[in-house]
Amino acid sequence: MAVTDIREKVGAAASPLIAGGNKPQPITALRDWLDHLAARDRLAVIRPEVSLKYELAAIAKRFDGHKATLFPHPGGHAMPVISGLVSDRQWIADAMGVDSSEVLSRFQDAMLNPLPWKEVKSAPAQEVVHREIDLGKQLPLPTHNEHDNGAYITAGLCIARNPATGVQNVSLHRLQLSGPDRLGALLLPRHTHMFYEMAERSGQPLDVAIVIGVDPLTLLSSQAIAPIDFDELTIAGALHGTPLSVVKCITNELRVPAEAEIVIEGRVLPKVRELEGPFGEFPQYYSEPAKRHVIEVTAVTQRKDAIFHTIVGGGLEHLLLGGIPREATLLAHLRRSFPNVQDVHLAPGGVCRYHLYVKIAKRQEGEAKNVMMGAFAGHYDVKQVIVVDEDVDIHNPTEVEWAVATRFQADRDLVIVPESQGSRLDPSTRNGVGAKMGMDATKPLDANEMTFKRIRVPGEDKIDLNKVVSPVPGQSWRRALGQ
Ligand SMILES: Cc1cc2nc3c(=O)[nH]c(=O)nc-3n(C[C@H](O)[C@H](O)[C@H](O)COP(=O)(O)O)c2cc1C
Ligand SMILES: [Mn+2]
Repeated sequence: MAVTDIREKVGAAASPLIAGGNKPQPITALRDWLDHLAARDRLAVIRPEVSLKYELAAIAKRFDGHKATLFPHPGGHAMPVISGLVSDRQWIADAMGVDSSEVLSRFQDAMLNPLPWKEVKSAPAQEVVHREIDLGKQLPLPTHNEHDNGAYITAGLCIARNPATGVQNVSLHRLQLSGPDRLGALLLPRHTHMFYEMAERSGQPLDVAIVIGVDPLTLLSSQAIAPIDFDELTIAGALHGTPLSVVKCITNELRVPAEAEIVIEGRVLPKVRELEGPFGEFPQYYSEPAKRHVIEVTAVTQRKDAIFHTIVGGGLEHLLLGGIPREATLLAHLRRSFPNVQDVHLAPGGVCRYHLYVKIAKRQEGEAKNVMMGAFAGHYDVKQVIVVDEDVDIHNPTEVEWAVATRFQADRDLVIVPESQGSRLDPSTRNGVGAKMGMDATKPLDANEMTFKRIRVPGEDKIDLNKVVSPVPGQSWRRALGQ
């Protein structure tokens, strides 16, 4: 094995990926992001003949976490498809232009200092206008999981306005192709759903714009856990370091990112519910079919050379987009009561929603249990909390398991809260009612220093493998011994 191979194997990736270690600036445009990924060999261009049904998702999933995928003409469609834009935490750090340890603080900072958008009169997103709508023909809509009820739009930012205040909101909702100009939507009870109920009470539809193909930071902003009337597009502006350009829709009053690839304008119909689902969701299970909201499309606008973005349900892109803004909010929430909380992580094994690892600088016995209760209250999806000391790397599940294995005793360090509110998408709950579990895997403060002293070989971390490995290859070990 060549020394360079050894370096890769041992993860000598502490060395910067970019020559000279110059950090990229925040990414403000999707096409710049594709260039950024391509320059780092993180973009796989796939052969043109791939089918939109399953095959596209199968390929995207095989590259999940390693490379984004670009499908030039899937299913013979003229419009290309991309997937896996942010399937690694480090990529999100790169898009922000910060170190991966600063991702949460950068997101918190953007939420504290939002930047208002600026309106432009003409926009790439409206270069082509379709008023005759046939979504199945106009867009390359893929079908992802085995039992999905057909083709879906999965990476559409849904922009809507509070009917009372006029303030815009951004969220992602899965959208089932239900007819040429009809989409079935899952609106969980948050902001868009609240606006819809207000409109429906007065017999009105709720205008929406579905924005497909935006830069990774705008995508991430859509997942902020923000109060009502906090326009998430202003978080995107803050992350970009420059106000986001928006343009007015052609059939309603909504303002959408001017640089978007595609915008579907429409309205959620009052008093109409139609079958939607099943659909493969982030817990790696199907969400059941049910009568859900319906969007009637009024226009589609796009760039001349638009690129369609799809997020494969349950893939890392789906998990991380939801996970990172939640981590930022949970960390800020915990720090209000516990300033010694150092970091939090929603582990991928807990689908970046259910299992929270918390790192604390412990000051007081019993404190870890209070931290757990704070975390359970921080978001109802949090089902299991493991609290560890500062010397544990919470981004490494093996390290967390080691802390549990050696610092946790179930009779005194376990907290169970029965019959509490959990995630409805967790199939082991009874319709969203389940138990919380907390584990205190911190060392006792009064422990003898040597009892919990982690073993260490002096100098291990300073060894440069390039310098110590002999040029004699392993097969020639006899030669190295002079035999
Ligand atoms: C890929 C992806 C798909 C999502 N699909 C849905 C969905 O179908 N329905 C839904 O209500 N939330 C969905 N979400 C979560 C919401 O977009 C998210 O909670 C958002 O922050 C809600 O915004 P709000 O607080 O402004 O209402 C999805 C999130 C991601 C990352
Ligand atoms: Mn919101």
